Amino acid sequence: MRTLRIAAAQLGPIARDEPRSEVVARLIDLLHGAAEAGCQLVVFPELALTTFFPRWHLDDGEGDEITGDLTELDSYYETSMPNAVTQPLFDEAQRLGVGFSLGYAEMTSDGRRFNTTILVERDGSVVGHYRKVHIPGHETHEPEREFQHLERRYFEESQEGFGVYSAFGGVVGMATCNDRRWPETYRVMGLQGVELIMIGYNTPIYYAPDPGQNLLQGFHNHLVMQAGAYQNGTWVVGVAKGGTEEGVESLAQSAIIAPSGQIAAQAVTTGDELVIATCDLDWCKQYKETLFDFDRYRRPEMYGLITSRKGAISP
Ligand code: CDV
Repeated sequence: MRTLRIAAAQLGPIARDEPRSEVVARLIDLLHGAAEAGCQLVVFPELALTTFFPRWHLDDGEGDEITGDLTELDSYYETSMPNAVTQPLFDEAQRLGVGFSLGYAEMTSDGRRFNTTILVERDGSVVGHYRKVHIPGHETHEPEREFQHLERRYFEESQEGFGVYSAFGGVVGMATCNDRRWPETYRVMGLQGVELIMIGYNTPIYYAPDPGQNLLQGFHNHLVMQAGAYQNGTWVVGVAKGGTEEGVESLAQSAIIAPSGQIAAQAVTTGDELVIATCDLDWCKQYKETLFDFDRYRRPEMYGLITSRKGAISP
């Protein structure tokens, strides 16, 4: 058995005016709880240092370009990681010998904006970064909406794809929120032998393009992650920033999902909460070497359309 004790560190709401230092203190509290429970890895959500700012149109521009007074918008991005405010989290994790993944808004030195997750090993070394591939929402202000989902305005689509890393005694990878709804996310990592996928998310319950889906948010959340886990024989950790944040209710239901597709542990609140499971990475083999023996059973020559065609074209 190759066991890894993992905590999904669900967060409740982060207020618009909540200082980063207070958020980091909440993350450190969760880290302590996870260490006390014997965890070696803590998975924090998407954009875990700030409120989910894409719900607001924060610049003055009307078109695709971000223009005007960017004071508040720019304040949500990190220009380095770790930085002065997050260093205590990195230091404490290293002292405790606990690794973690952490989602944040990244501004690169050449001004590019990404929805990023950093993965840090138990010894404090940075394993790698993941920049969100599937960016949902819209590019321009849509005033008729109750709240915006301007991720497509505030973040660039990553061209780096879904890498995996040898870390934590296994093969691990990351994805972010909307990525979890796309089977390609899991498969690309599955084809690199992934054994654990960490996914942070912010999912408003109200889905403006089709409110009929609101009641199904919890079902869809688990449906996609359970399917991704089973079909690729991998553990999946899905961790939310849930609860009502600045008037917008977001899904919680963080979960740790086994390679069988079963939920091994699940959140029972919508606030700061640790969801913990002992994950045997060797369990993945039972699926990767039987029903989902890719090398034996896959037919990639039949799947060409998956990479050659973007949108559906009916006959
Ligand atoms: N942060 C996200 O990526 N949220 C999306 C939107 C569309 C709700 C999601 O897929 O959950």
